[in-house]
Amino acid sequence: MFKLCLLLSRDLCVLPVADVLHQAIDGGADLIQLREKEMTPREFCEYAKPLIDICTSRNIKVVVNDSVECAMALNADGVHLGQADMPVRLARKLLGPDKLIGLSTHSVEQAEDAVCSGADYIGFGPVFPTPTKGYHKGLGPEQLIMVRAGCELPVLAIGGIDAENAWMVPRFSGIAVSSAVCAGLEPRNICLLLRQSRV
Ligand code: 3NM
Repeated sequence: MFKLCLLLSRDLCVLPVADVLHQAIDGGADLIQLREKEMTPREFCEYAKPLIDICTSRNIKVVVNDSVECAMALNADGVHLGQADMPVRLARKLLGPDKLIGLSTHSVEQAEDAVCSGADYIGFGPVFPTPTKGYHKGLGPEQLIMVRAGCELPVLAIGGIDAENAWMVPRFSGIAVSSAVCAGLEPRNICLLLRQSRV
């Protein structure tokens, strides 16, 4: 399904956020997640609208992190939910069958449970340690083999993935990346390298 998801977070970006978005799409990002933990819903809606417009005009799917309400109001392509967010089954009721719903999972068991939840794809991580979410330890890329065995959903490996280690993630999985792209001076080139690890 998706090969390279950019988790776009404004505070991590060195370049203006719209530039990062354009460059990431140029470099092959095929799913964008807007991830802002500190904004109020009001701030988020103002911030997100032009970014969603960019994705739509470039024919790239865009999901909103955590908030089903904002995803609906902004007519995003869907939502990405964490284990503590609204259950996928209820989000589906609100969003309908055509919107994308992703679910973060952090163990093989959670990945297996996701199959029945009605999610369209799962994130699985942290694969490597990452300061972005304060994980000091990664689960390891080999865990993805176990995930694949018990979960038929498309999977995006996440956590500490960069252009150097992306090759360690098994090819059946997509990758989801935040700081390695956002904090880079050349987001397009980084995305090109990350995409090369998925062929
Ligand atoms: N979720 P970076 S790891 C948002 O394991 C997020 O579910 C994770 O950022 C999970 O690419 C993570 O900078 C951080 O490590 C991803």
